[in-house]
Order: sequence, then C-alpha cells, then structure tokens
Amino acid sequence: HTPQSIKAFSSPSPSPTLTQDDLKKLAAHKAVEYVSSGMVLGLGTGSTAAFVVAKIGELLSSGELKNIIGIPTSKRTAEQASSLGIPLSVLDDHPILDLAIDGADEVDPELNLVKGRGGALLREKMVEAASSKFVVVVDETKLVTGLGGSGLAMPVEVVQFCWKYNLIRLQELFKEEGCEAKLRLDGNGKPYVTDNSNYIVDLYFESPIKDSGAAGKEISAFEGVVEHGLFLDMATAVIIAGKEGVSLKS
Ligand code: ABF
Repeated sequence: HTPQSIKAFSSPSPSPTLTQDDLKKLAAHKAVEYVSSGMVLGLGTGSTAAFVVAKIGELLSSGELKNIIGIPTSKRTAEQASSLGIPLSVLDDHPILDLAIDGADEVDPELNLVKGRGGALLREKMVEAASSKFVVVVDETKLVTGLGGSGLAMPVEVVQFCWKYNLIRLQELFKEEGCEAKLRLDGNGKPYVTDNSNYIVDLYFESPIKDSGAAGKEISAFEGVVEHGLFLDMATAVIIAGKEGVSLKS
C-alpha cells in the first residue's frame, strides 16, 4: 500500500451476475487502495462503508497496513472497527484527517450527495468535512440526475424539543416542491433516536430539489435543526461499481 493520488480509472469487471453486495464490496475494496500506513482515516457508516472497515481490519491484521487511526462516524462503525482491532480516536484529538471513505444514498453528476438514510449524517458530515480527501463508495443504483429525485428520504436531524414544529416548518419550506415530511421511526414504531440523541425528519420530494445549495442554507437556518443530509461540494472522488465495471469520478 503506497499513497496514491486520486486519478480517474475505469476497470471492466467480467461478471454481469454480481449482486448489489458484490458491487458495494468492489467499490469499497477499490477505495481501500487509497489508504496507506500512518493515515488518520474517517470511517463511514452503512453497508458499503462496512466493507471498507472490514478490509482495513484485514490489512491491519496481516501487517500490510500499519499505524492507522480511525475516526468513526457512528457508534455502529466504532463497534465494528474496535472488534477488528482498528485503533480509534475522535475529532477532538485528531481534527485533521488524511482521508475519509463513506457510502452515500444519492450521487449527482457534480458529485453532490444525499446522505444520512442510515441516520449517521451529523457525525459523517463533521468527520468528512475535516478530511483532506473524501472518497465516496457506491454501487450504480445511487446515481441520480438531481438530488432528492429518487423518491427516497432526504434526512434532517432535529432536536427532540418541538420536533413537530420543525417538521411542519420544513414541509412548508418546500411546499411548492411537493415535499412530504415524516418523523423517522425505529423498528418498534418509536421515534428513531440518533447517536446524538436527536430525531430525524425525512423529507420526500416529488422531483429533484431545484436549488440544493439554497435548500441546504434554508434548512440550516431553522432553529432546532442540527444538520441535513445534503453533502454539497464535499466529495473529492466517487468510486462507482456497476455491472460494467468499477469507475472513479472526481
Ligand atoms: C451512509 O450509509 C449514509 O450516509 C448513507 O445513508 C448510507 C448508505 O448506506 P449503504 O452503503 O448501506 O447503501 O453512508
């Protein structure tokens, strides 16, 4: 493992029978090629990022990688990483990261992202914003022409206090875009609580958000909104695994 600059590549893959998990793993393993010994590394959350963490654990135990410090983006990831023996730290002690690798829910042609359907958006955004390079790993199903247009949630983390007030304000904000806002529930029908003890309001748009830059600013301006899932101008590169092969966009 030698440090590499992030250059565009496209490697054909032989098998059209790969599952979505196979594709996630292919993208994850490609991203790990950018990891070198001594790095302070942001560890993402979600099923694709879990393949990254697993591979790093493997390379550390085989001795191919040394002296990695991982900065996890969720309690889940911290548990996985520590079970694999990856040394962990926090932004307080390592405020500058060499590289962060994480999945995403949507990727647009300019490499802007929707993230946070896994609920870890706040820590992800803090860790990834602190990283010199941020490499995103996805399978091709995550590619969209416009953010918020997949019909799936764009999450907003809000404080528990008067969450309904903020839910209504968020829905009103995007009324003309046909937005429906819903409080995220856990498997037991109770409000989903984030690692930071907040709630999540999921925004569902009828079509892609017209101006995601403006939308992000307007959402953040609401008192009681902690963070939103629009990750704009943050990704250095995106590794995309599809049935035709793995490619990198930067
Ligand atoms: C994290 O995991 C999140 O920001 C995103 O919500 C999710 C993607 O999960 P997966 O890789 O399982 O599709 O990256």
